[in-house]
Amino acid sequence: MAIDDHVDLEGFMNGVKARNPGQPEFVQAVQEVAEDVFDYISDKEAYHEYQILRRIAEPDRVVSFRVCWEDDNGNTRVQRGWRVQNNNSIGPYKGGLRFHRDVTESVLKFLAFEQTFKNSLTGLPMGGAKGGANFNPKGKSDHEVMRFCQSFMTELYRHVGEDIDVPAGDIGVGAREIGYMFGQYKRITNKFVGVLTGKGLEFGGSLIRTEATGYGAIYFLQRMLQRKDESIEGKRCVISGSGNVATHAAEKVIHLGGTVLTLSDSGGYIYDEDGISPEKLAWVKEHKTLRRGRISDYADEFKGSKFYPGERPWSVPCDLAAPCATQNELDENDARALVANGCIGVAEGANMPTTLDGVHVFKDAKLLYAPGKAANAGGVAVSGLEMSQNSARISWSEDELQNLLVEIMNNIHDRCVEYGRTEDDTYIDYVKGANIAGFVKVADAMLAYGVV
Ligand code: NDP
Ligand code: 2IT
Repeated sequence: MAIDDHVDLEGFMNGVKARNPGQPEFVQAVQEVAEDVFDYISDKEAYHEYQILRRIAEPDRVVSFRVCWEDDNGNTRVQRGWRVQNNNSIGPYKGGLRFHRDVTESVLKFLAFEQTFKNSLTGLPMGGAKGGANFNPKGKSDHEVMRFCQSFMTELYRHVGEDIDVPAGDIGVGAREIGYMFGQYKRITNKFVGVLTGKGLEFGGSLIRTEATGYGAIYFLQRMLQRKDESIEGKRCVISGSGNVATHAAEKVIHLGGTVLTLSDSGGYIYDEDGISPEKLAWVKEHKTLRRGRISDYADEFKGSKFYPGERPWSVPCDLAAPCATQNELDENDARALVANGCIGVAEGANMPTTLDGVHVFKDAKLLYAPGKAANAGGVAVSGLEMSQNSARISWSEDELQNLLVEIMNNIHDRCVEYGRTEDDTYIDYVKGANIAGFVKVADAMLAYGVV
């Protein structure tokens, strides 16, 4: 029997809390995984002896750095940037960059931890990382964003590389920011390599990367429903967010014959009782990405819809829900409201959008509930395919990539079923399935390496 705080879940979590003071999001993410993994490893001594979970919950390294830039008025501005490299046991570090006012080390550590399990679930050789900065892109000019991205990469470049760590987008980081950062990396290193994913198609980007996270989440939802002889057709779906993931999740729900009733941003949500048509969705995409506008403008543009300031959409009666905005945007009461209103399936496009108490409500109600690390893995999976295309210096066709995305999402689903089946086979605990299936591959690689 090994020493240390693996003795029971409570002792382990007390250690995590003590070592990570003031980092509630990170502690929450570890707790959610530990609840399942502890049970699973109870009779597997090697995982204890080599302190595997304890080691996965301690990032390989956290790099933090100053990012100075000049705004359009000539003022010097100072931000903090980070890259959290959580674990590279099964492949180079991989994960997005987030630019948002509220980014902290805790948020990036939780995201890098989650990414480790998610990337393992894809079946592709990618370790887990996340990075970003407490930079608020709202209201900034293109030139300000460019200068910030260049300054950010001027430090980040020494920590990343096509075989070391490959960042991508996340909240506040899309095609524009990736372009600026790739340009700066190329300029500093004089190398044209796949150091970032989510690139423009002209310089090594992959088809369907933009759509992959949202589409993938809905493919996962569809697969869960199919197991129950249900489908998305004719179902009402409530979606939060109005960025990359939310709009592509909405697009796929509409393709599959469902009705999307809501979208949101940090200002509130819009409810369109007629359903958001493809034309209205095209307007949202353009409004949010090109004009960088607010979702509240939807209610002025489309009669019959209503904007609810400062509120989240979970009280709207629906059959399906897809939280696609940010962490902890759906709490215990929201989860209860969804269950009470007859919602049968939830697929998380965002990372950890449901609080731990909310997760327990979904599990107790035996909802079809897909956690983010499984349901939103389509984005990083296509990033992995972008890395392969870059290494081979080729580009695959849209059809090939669409088929691979569906296949990968179905495989993730089926692995969650394998590890998440209850003993009496009456319920699939997709949270447990994702946690254990994601853990096993990383853990076994770590065992092979010994104590490093
Ligand atoms: P975007 O920046 O494109 O969109 C983010 C959306 O979420 C916006 O509508 C934004 O509203 C809203 N949002 C952000 N913060 C908050 C907040 N504190 N409260 C309410 N709404 C908020 O990001 P993505 O669509 O890429 O990311 C959304 C989620 O999906 C994140 O959790 C991300 O980690 C996750 N994800 C993204 C992947 C990707 O490939 N892009 C892959 C896997 C997961 P506002 O404009 O007001 O800020
Ligand atoms: O959370 C995520 O999986 C992402 N933001 C995408 C990461 C990636 O490397 O494509």
